[in-house]
Amino acid sequence: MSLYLGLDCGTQSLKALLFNPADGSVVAVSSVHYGRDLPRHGCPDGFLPHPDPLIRQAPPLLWVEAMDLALERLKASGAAVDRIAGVSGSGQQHGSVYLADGWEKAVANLDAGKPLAQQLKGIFSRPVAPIWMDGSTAEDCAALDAALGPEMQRATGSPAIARFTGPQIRRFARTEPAAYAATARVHLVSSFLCSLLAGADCPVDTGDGAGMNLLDLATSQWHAGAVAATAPDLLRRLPRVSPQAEIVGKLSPYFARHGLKPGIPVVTWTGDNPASLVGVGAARPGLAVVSLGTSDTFFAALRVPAGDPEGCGHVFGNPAGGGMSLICFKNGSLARDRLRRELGLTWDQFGKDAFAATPAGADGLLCLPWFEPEITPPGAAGLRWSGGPAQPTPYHQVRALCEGQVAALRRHSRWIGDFTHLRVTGGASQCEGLLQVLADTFQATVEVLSVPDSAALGAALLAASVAGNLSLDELSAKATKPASSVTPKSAQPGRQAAWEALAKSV
Ligand code: XUL
Repeated sequence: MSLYLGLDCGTQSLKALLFNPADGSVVAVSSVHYGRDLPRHGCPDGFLPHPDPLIRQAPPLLWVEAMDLALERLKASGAAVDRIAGVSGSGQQHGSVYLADGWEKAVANLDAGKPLAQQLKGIFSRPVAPIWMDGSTAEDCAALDAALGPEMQRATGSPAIARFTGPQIRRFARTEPAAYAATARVHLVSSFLCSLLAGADCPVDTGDGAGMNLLDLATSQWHAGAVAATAPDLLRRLPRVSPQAEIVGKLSPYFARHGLKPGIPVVTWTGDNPASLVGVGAARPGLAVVSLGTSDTFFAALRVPAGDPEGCGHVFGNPAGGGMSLICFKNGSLARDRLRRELGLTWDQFGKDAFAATPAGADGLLCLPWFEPEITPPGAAGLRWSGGPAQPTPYHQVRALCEGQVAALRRHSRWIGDFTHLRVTGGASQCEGLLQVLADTFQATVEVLSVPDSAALGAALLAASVAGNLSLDELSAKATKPASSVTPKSAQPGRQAAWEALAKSV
């Protein structure tokens, strides 16, 4: 019996999931939380605290150590890791890893007797690098927009976006030219970890590569104009692009340390959202996905590639072929957790009691949920309450925050289309109250899957399909069955209109 491994390097944790294609089951999962399990890196929420909310960076060595530990834990759980016949993975999108000359030699010659982090601490030309939450590149986005105009969105699927890798590389080359000059390769989180597994330089896929403002989606090649406008001599620093999931290498002998068979196929990694598209069974057009994670995202496989006319959303490659649309909100679980802590509530009180104790519509209380400077709409900032009872209870506030988050999802996903069914994934998909708000606001059936780790599952499905030569559609049908669903109860179109009017007024 062959098993397949999917890894997911998320914002706050790294997961390893073992999948059995024979019956579509998840055999084992291990997880490493950066804040709790690796506190020496100083990233309690996945990034180094910084007084400027636009600066959000992390040391890539954190993810290296997390991958080592997740694999160690998987083996320690007693899972049949020796049966793994292929591996793939996904990474939080847009984050970049800057590697100095000699890095390839270091990953090609790993010593299975020493931990990865100990051997790789010297390979970075930038030991701390931006993650997707960073918004410090306004100047670079303006310069890229001026250089390329509408061609940027037409060719790459998005206008210049602050968190995207191209603007981030531009800022680095501009502000730290010596460190940029010492950079031999710029990888994404996904292609970097894939390279560690293979012990060699691995390509970027079009799902994650499209989040760089550098990739021409029509040709799956780097866009010459965007590359030239981003940084000097950038092309030789970028990896190859893999137009579709493929075997990109053989597993490095290092991983025998964790019980894996050296030489098994390593399959192209992708971004966490493209992997989730596969992992919830939405890789073919028809279903939309709402991922309630650190970021909240809304995405769907596209029938016809078409960008967001308002320039907030994106078109990425779909790992199953074709394209996918995506809209991303920074104030997802971090905002829910922040309000929960401020109000002194448990997760049960937040997810259940608050919704049982208040009517849909929160007695008129509206919330703009922008604790952190928001991505969608760009520049929105600040938490704001409006209307409602003179003395709203904490439960009113919880409901109004969640309803505000869902109103934002509705408002900014219209360009993606209308759907009768939404599939919900991510940690907050356990919050029943939030699922009802989604069903009511979208007037759609909301389905929750039995496997919550959709990005790791999607990566495992891709590994099984490519390395095991199995049909992705058949694997997906077996592995991504909904466990429960919620149907709409009440429609409140007036409330959506009131929220949109409030959002527009600030
Ligand atoms: C998507 C995005 C986030 C990250 C983190 O564009 O920025 O969803 O992928 O998960």
